[in-house]
Amino acid sequence: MFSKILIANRGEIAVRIIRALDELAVASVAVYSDLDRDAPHVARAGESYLLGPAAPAESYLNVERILDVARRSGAEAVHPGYGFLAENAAFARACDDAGIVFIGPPASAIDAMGSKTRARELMQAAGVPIVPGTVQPVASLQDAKRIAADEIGYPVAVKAAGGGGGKGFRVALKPQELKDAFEGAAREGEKFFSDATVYLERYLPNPRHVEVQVLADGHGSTIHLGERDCSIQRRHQKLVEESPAPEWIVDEALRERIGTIAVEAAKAVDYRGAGTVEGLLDAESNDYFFLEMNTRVQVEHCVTEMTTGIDIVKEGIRVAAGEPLSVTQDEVVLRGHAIECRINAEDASKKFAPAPGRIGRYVEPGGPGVRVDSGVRAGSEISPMYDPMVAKLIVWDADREQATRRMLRALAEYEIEGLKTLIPFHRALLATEQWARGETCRDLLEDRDWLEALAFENAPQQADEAAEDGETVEQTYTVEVSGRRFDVRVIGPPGGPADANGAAHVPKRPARAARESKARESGHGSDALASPMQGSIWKIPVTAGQQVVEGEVVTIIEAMKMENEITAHKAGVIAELPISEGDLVRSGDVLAVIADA
Ligand code: MV4
Repeated sequence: MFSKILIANRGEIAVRIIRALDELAVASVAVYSDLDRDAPHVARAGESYLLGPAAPAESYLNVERILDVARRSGAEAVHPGYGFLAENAAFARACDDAGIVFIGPPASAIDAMGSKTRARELMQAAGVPIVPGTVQPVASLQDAKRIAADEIGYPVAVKAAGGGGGKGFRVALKPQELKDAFEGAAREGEKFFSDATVYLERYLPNPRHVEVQVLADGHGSTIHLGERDCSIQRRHQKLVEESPAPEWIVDEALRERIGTIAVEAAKAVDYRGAGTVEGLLDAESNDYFFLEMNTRVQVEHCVTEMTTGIDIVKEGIRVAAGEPLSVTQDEVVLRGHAIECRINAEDASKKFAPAPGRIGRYVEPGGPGVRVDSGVRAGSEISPMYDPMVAKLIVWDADREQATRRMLRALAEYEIEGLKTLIPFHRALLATEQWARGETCRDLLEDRDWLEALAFENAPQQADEAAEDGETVEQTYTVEVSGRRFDVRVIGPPGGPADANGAAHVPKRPARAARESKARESGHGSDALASPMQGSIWKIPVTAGQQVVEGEVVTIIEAMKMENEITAHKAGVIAELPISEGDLVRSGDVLAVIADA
């Protein structure tokens, strides 16, 4: 076993890996950016090193600095977690070249699975069922039209070869839609992966996302730990995952079949460590198709840990150290049911808009069968620079129905003040009939009325801000009358009883007036369209001098992995447009000045 390992990541997964290292009696080395100086993963590690500025390219994606820290600290191996450098074959090779063990599969396996067309070709050759379609890139729209019409049929999915996780994925329901789908997928492939090549698949109308956890060692053993059902996702972001899939969806025979498919897929690329084979299940026909393989530990690995009792992170580290897996396939037994809810700093009622901010009071749930993997604590700042996921709430119970009740209980216990999170969304979703019936809930996740009903009351808004807006806030405080406690809810202007009662104060942000004063200083008053968030300008679909109507998209800001459309607050002419694509903007910065037409 190694004596010291560097964790090239942040947040909850860095803490998760440090916990595994503590239990293995391996020393841990954390790295951090300027923004993460006070982050829990930094405090939690044996030693910690600054990488550089907040921008990932200068910190968590900076290969040179990370390898330099590995050398300085004497770490023998690097654990990449997920995201950042986890599926970067060049990083895996750079580690090899530096004599540092990359905890993950060989770079060749990352490469093979990184190209979705290459992966499809390899899987087909290995006898693994793939979604019907092309295994070669489709060179032109003309070719795509011919192949879609003659070989695949409509509807057809167009996917970027460099893609994965839904990036660069478009659907053409009929031939007239193919041009837009083809060009859209190619454009997104170019933007995100510098690769505009696309391929085609038959579009399955309402499949389930069912994935299989695999583990492989260097001693000839490749096993699976059963499936996870991750069908509840929005814009390709998974929101809720469970293991096993509902029993009326995947029975023992199907589990055996998809488990074997996943093991064959892993063997075909000489896999090592922990990985996940993602697939689509047509619940009508029970057809299962390989979609892609994630060559790393996944966010949702925890639900499998709960039902198998196997520590997936530790197994990956053991394998990297040359040890055999600690379990054989026969010893893998699934027990009960586990559910994970991703606790993101997002507002579900506003199309899941990112909601960065500072956490005030923070109390995690506990009790039987509850696990919280988090990378935050009271006072933590959730920055738009990084992923909006602040924690994962995982529960286990004897069956799906009881696990659902336990999750609802734990969600009710979870207190996160000062920040809008998906907790209300999860409480509403897990209480629906659709969830109870094990449906994929795709309609519900796009249902505007249902989502808008989840709007936050004023609670997460800060008192000083509400005061300026002339709004009311909801505050709870406790009184004791004749020895009996009562919780009292007061809805009214801020200040008042909760303050007098000494309720927790949330660290204050600069008042909205101050933040927006910049917009006013520009001298344009209400003509100025101020940025509601910090992020980078992705697109500017308008030009100076152009006439716009109220609600027209003026710019798209990329923040927290989301594209946020910023629309004109009034009709008029774009008098000033002081932004360019790629610019970093802060909340309150002027995006455009719209003069009366
Ligand atoms: C598909 C599909 C239908 N047909 N591919 C790809 C990435 C993953 N996030 C979802 N992906 C899909 N790929 C073909 N050929 C439908 C989806 C899909 C989906 C699948 C299962 C459960 C929920 C889903 C939500 C959106 C898209």
